[in-house]
Amino acid sequence: MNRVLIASVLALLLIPGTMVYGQETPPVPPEGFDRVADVPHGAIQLVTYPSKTVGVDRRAVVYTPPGYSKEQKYPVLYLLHGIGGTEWEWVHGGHPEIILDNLIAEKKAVPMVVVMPNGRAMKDDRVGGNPFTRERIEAFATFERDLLDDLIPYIEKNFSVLTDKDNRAIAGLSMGGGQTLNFGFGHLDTFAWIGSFSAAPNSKKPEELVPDPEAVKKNVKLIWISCGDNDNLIHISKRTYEYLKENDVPCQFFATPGGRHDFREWKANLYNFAQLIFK
Ligand code: FER
Repeated sequence: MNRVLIASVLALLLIPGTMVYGQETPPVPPEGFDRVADVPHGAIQLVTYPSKTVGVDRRAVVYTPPGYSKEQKYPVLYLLHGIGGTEWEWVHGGHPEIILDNLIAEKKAVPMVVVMPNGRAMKDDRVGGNPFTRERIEAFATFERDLLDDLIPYIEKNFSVLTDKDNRAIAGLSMGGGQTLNFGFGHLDTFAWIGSFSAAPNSKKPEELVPDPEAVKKNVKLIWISCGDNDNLIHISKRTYEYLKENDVPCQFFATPGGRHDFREWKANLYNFAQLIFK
């Protein structure tokens, strides 16, 4: 009897997609998950949108899934880069288009649009020189308004997408992981799926981030927080997870064994997160 009980509890903990607490090992992507395969391919395009927030036209890279058609409406993942990146960082470093094409072909992820903006909301948002200047750090916070007031409306006007919160996800790496936590928990009416990969210290303190745990429980469908256990930013993810746990907010938390602050970690995160959203 005891054994049956233990086995059921273990099985429950190991079912992917189940809302659980705890520090498990994240599923390791299979060989070839990030290699171009003989499957239908989506497309990558660069778009320009007018930003009232910054006062200039800004750029974002958009992935549309294989067979993208105006006859259908798709959910949207907003995928954010790190402190040294631009709108191209994910595509150059992580090839989300390959990961998504493969997952969609296997029916492990639903066809979705992925929007990769430049999260440094300032007139000159290029990189070079010191990425840590006060102006640049502030621009990562300013992006909250650019995303909500300028980019999301542009995407919803120009692409065939679903526009309710249950069909909008936000995820990001490092500085973008911090933005994901801040903007995701800050706008429970806008995003129902939150994926924070190796979140940086721009993340708000947990009490400030989640002042109303009950509202999060009611509105958010998935919180995924992951960080390499060798990453010196692990304390940020941990403190967030611990606070959520203390407040009974379901969260998938992973400290990747040996994981580091690079695209090996973030590609695996995207591979796992993309399979859980919009379901
Ligand atoms: C910090 C350390 C790292 C920080 C940001 C980062 C704002 C971001 C790293 C990244 O995006 O890769 O102290 O402060």
